[in-house]
Amino acid sequence: HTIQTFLRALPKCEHHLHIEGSLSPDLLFDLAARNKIQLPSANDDPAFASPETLLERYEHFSSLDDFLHYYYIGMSVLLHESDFHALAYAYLRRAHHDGVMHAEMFFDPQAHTERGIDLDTVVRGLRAGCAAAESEFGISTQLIMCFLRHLPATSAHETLKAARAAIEDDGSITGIGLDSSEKPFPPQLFESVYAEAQGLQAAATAGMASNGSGRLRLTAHAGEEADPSYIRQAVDLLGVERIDHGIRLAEDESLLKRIAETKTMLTVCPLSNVRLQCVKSVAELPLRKFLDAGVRFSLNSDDPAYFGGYILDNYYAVQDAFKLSVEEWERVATAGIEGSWCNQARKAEML
Ligand code: ES4
Ligand code: ZN
Repeated sequence: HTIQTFLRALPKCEHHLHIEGSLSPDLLFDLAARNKIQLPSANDDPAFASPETLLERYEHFSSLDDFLHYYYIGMSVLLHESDFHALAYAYLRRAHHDGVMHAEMFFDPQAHTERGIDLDTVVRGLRAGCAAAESEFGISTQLIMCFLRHLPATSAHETLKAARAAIEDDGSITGIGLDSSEKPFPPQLFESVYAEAQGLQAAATAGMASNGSGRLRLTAHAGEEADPSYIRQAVDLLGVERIDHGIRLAEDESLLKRIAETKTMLTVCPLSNVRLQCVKSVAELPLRKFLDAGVRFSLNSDDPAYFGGYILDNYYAVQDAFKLSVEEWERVATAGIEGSWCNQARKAEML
């Protein structure tokens, strides 16, 4: 198994990980009991009979929306700063074990503020978990705040306003993203939100996780279930420098060329795409086409507790399907480091 040893040792960066999607059924049931959160009864949904039946249900998602139903119920057990701290720390310990050197973590502030949890509680808890993992494992971390596209843009504007101090003063939020139900919520609905975000300065913090650019970084989920027009809109109307998923880019040759030329990185999540039935198998992903066209991509776990694997499992699945050469793997690793949102000094340590 020299290839597995090689893949574990490869300097990996994770760019597409929803921290709420790292909540395992065991921890979910644990926290529900401790925080006195009523989960759906087994009568309403037999999947909630036990952690085991819930995990089994996760093997049969029919779509992104089918998954999101469970994802939002799951995160309802997160109440306290200590819950967010524990979640971030546990994920980073696991990521470190998989050979991740730098992790950029998405979180969904509106999914918490909508149920009465303060943004500060969420951010302080996540940052504390990140700080503990940075000092214990030498991993570097950043937080990316995602807007829920099924909510109106006004709600995203309010969230951006509430996060202003975390972005501009203490630098605890590096970038913004756009997630949740993709269709029928095209990127253009959030043009004004991204325009406002572009005007924000990101605080220059002293730590390893400091943002390399001094600006708030921009990304968006696009082309996961929806057609390439969503990717085009994200680039042209939102001004993103990265596309999350982006697998349907392969259907638009002219856009594919542009994405390659501008070095816009796709954050691809192979096991997620299979579990959500975006593709029938990992082999069906257009990774060979991306490599040949010079489209940069990283490989990521998305929601590892729901999709049956962490980042290294995603690397193994790609190797099984595509048999990449050592040179190609090194190209993937280098693209991931260069496409990261940490500063140049940290990138140099990883290269
Ligand atoms: C997500 Cl896979 C995926 N797509 C869109 N939004 C999400 N939130 C969490 N996982
Ligand atoms: Zn995602």
